[in-house]
Order: sequence, then C-alpha cells, then structure tokens
Amino acid sequence: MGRLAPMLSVIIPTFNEKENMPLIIPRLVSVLEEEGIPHEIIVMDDDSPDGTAKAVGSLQKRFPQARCVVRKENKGLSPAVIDGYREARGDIYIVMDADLSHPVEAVPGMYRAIAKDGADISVGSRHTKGGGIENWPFMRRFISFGAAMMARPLTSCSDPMSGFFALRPEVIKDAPLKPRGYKILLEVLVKGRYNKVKEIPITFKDRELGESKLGSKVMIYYLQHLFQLYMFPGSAPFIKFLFVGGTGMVVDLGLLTLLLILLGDNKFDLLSFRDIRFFHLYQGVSFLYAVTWNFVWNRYWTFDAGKGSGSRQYLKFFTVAIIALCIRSGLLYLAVEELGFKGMPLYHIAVVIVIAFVTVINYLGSKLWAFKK
Ligand SMILES: Nc1nc2c(ncn2[C@@H]2O[C@H](COP(=O)(O)OP(=O)(O)OP(=O)(O)O)[C@@H](O)[C@H]2O)c(=O)[nH]1
Ligand SMILES: [Mg+2]
Repeated sequence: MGRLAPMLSVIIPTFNEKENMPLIIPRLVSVLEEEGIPHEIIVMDDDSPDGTAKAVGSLQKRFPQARCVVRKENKGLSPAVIDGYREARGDIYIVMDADLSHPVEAVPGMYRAIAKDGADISVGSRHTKGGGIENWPFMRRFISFGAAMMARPLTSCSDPMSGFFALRPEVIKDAPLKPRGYKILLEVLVKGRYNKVKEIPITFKDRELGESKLGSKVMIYYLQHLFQLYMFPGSAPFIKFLFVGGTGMVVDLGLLTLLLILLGDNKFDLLSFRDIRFFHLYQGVSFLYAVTWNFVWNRYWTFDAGKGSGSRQYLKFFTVAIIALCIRSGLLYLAVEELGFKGMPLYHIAVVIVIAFVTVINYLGSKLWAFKK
C-alpha cells in the first residue's frame, strides 16, 4: 500500500481492561504495520479503577500511536464510542473490544473493504458464512439469535449486534446518534448514511482476562433501544407502512360513520337515488381524508421523505391510491362474479388475499415512485 493509504483510527472502549492492554495494543500494531496501514489507537476508558489508563501510558514509549482518553462523565460503552469518533483523526474508524474477543487479524480485511472495495461500513460478523462463536452454550446462542431476529426488519446486516465494525466518518457525520442507544452498530445502521455494507466473517472468542460487564438489565436496555429505532423516521418502512395503512382504514371508516350520523337524516335509505349519491359523496370525502392522513404519516415517518417536493409526492401518492383502489374493486368483482367466491368464508378469503396484494402494490408504488429520494 502506498504512502497515501487512508489512515485508520482504532477505537477501543474499556472498563477495567488493564490486563488486556499489553496484549491487544502490540498485536494490533504488529498486524497493521505488517500490512502497511497507517493508524492511531485510541483507548476510551471510563476512568477504570484498575489502572487501564496507566497500562496504556506505560506502553506509549514503544507505541506512540496509542493513547488513552480518560472519561469521567457520561459513562457507558456507547457514549465512549461516540466520544471516540470525536477524538479520531483518521479516514476510516474501527471499533473493537479490548478483551481479544474480536480477532485482530480481521482488522486489515475490514479496513480494505472500505479503503479498496468501496464499502461504507464493514462488519466483523459472526453470522455470515465462515463466521462463528467459540464455546457459547446453547442458551446464549439462542438468546443472541432471537435478539438479532428482532432487529432484522431494521437492517439487512446479519450481525447488527456486533461490537466490531469499521466505517467512513461521513456515515455518521450528521446522524443523530443517541449515546443511550444500547447497540452502537445497530444505531449506526438505522441512522447513518451509507450505501454499501460488507460483512467480514469472524470467530468470536470469549474473553480470557478481566471481567464481563454484561449485566442483567442488558435485555431490557436492548428492547428499549429497539423500540426507539423502530420509531425512528425511515426505519423498517414496510412495518410502518402497514401500521399507517391500518390507522388510515380506521380514519376512513370513522369519518364515513361520523358523516352519516351527522349529515344523513334518520330515514337514511340507501336504495333511494338521492341518498346513494350522498353516500358516495361521503365515501369520497372520507377516502380523500384517509389518503391525506396516510400521506402525511408516510412522508415524514415511514419514508422520512420530508425534504422532497410535497405537492409532487402527494399527486403521485394519490395516483397510486386510486390505481390500487381500482385494482382492488376489479379483482374483487372478478373473484365474486367470475370465480364464484361468494358466501361467508369464501368471500372473506377473497377480500383478505386481494387486500394483501393491493397493499404490496401500494407499498411499492409509494417507496419506488411517490417517495423515491
Ligand atoms: N468505556 C467503556 N467501555 C466499556 C463499558 N462497558 C464495557 N466496556 C468495554 O466494551 C468492550 C465490550 O465489553 P464486554 O464486557 O467485553 O462485553 P461482552 O463482550 O458483551 O461480554 P464479555 O466478553 O462476556 O465480558 C470491552 O472492551 C469493555 O471493556 C463502559 O461502561 N465504558
Ligand atoms: Mg467481551
């Protein structure tokens, strides 16, 4: 690699990792020097009582590229990493644990995925082909798998809980990363700006030295974090779209009922010509209202597309809604009149299938056309 190779900032959050400092720092330096990767190593320590900072200090003569930042406020793993990003001066940042659970040998590959192969984020992944976990009992694997599945709609990365990942600074430049966000990679994947994520298989090893900081509240923090991320504008759009569509249906039917109660006279008679005209008018009004309701929520929340031209988006969204409505009526007519889906269970089955189909069309039209960025 030439002199102009991008510089790597290695960020290592620590709490009571004194014993691991003389292991991980020399190993990192040796691997990175061998590969000719310019680098700095930043240990982000939460004022560990065991003297982690001192351990780094005594290594600095041999490894001047390593330094320790002692944090006395706002303690915690995620805030330490976010502060580490502010300290970093490199062109690519990588975060890894101090306890050698993350193989140092994988660092150059993760660096190259960004420096050479054009990825914006590279993840040291336990769940991609070739990756794995050493010596975890079934229960811990099972919980870890379940936790990863719950995050699945938020990202296509197979190991979003990994604490071992690299990125370009631009990915997180304007991202509103919450330091309380429990799993920092998941936070970055939901809120960051990026195109390409590359997963590098790693085998995760349990720590040999020092103590685990995994507390019993971890699961609750994780669930809280997941909830925040699902609420975040633009994340898991299909789930949000379904939810908004459901509320739209309530708005539609609710308004129609209200109009009928308020404006229809008591002798409301669907069979009379005058009343059926009014009925259609009320139907139209509540449809319009519901489409507008859906539009606003989908624009700002489901697709986070508030920056695009609102009127153009509305026109397109409305067109999609009308087309979907026509398809729905056409298919239902076909099912009932031509295919004989009449009577109690059959008609309902037809309605469910047709609505599911039309929802997908609505979603694709919204995502790929109306709110396309
Ligand atoms: N700065 C800072 N670092 C932390 C904090 N908690 C954990 N760390 C570091 O974050 C990394 C991961 O923490 P670990 O305790 O290894 O968590 P784990 O890998 O899930 O669990 P074990 O390996 O079983 O202990 C390690 O380098 C820790 O020293 C914290 O509150 N502040
Ligand atoms: Mg660990």
